[in-house]
Amino acid sequence: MDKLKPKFLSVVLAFVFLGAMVSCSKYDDTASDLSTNTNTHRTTNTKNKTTLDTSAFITKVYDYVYAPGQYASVAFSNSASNFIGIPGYLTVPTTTKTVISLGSWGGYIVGGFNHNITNVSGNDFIVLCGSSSAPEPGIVYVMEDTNGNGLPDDTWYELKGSESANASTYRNYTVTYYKTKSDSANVTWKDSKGNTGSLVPGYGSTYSSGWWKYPLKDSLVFTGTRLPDAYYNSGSSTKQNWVVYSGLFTWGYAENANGTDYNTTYMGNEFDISNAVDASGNAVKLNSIRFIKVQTGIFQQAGWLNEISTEVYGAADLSRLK
Ligand SMILES: [Ca+2]
Ligand SMILES: [Ca+2]
Ligand SMILES: [Ca+2]
Repeated sequence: MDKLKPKFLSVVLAFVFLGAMVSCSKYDDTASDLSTNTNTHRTTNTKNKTTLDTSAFITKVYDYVYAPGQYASVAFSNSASNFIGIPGYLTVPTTTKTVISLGSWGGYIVGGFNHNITNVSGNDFIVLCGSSSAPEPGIVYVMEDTNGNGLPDDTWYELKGSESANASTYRNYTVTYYKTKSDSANVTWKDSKGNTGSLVPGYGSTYSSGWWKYPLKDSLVFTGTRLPDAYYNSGSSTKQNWVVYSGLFTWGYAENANGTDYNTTYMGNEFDISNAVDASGNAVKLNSIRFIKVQTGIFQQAGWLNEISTEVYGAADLSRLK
């Protein structure tokens, strides 16, 4: 969509937030930090009333690092299990299994399938994001299990997207976030281009110390590709109206309902392994992949909209979504 309706958007974001809280309280008791789902049952899909093959979906989370943001308090390590299996919105009856929030730029999650996803002609897998109306684009990386040990200890390849050649896209970009110096202070940051700043909260508090999720760490470093800002204020400073730049993020990103690759049945963006590129941006030919990483690609606080942070529900092998 071209125009965001601020009121509607705030409702959507609040819903996501509440959903995350409900989910965490439900799953804290049973999920371990980096959990595995060994279920092999089939369940009914709300969309087409056929059964869904659970083996299509992520079966294990290997790593999850939340970058400072407004959901730090609900982004418990246990909520990594939200990335596994079938999202609540695709099951009958629907369940509260909700999003995993990645936080500000650089936050990421690594998940794997219990089989290799073959690089067939066209799109190969989908990263699920629900019906989110306000895109918060995340970058997707893929990995083969080259050494065959079942672990994501091989080489990551970024899947290129519509903004890969954008002059405001930075590869090999690094941000260091610093723990707040007091309870009333903001999280500060420094990037690899020499820029510094602080994360300014927007929802219900006047400081962002609560955005720091790792009390035992004084700083956190994230590296990856930074995408251009997604939003601009089409209104005024007193009457803000944040909208997505038209023509940007047309394909290749997670949590992007605006994308031409958005699948309205399963509610997610489809990805083609053939778009894999190496660290220099050169195309790489992969016959299959076993692991994916989703990383928040935007580093922007858009006025009252606040942080632009990727939230996803998991991922699935398209060849098993029949
Ligand atoms: Ca393909
Ligand atoms: Ca491996
Ligand atoms: Ca978000």
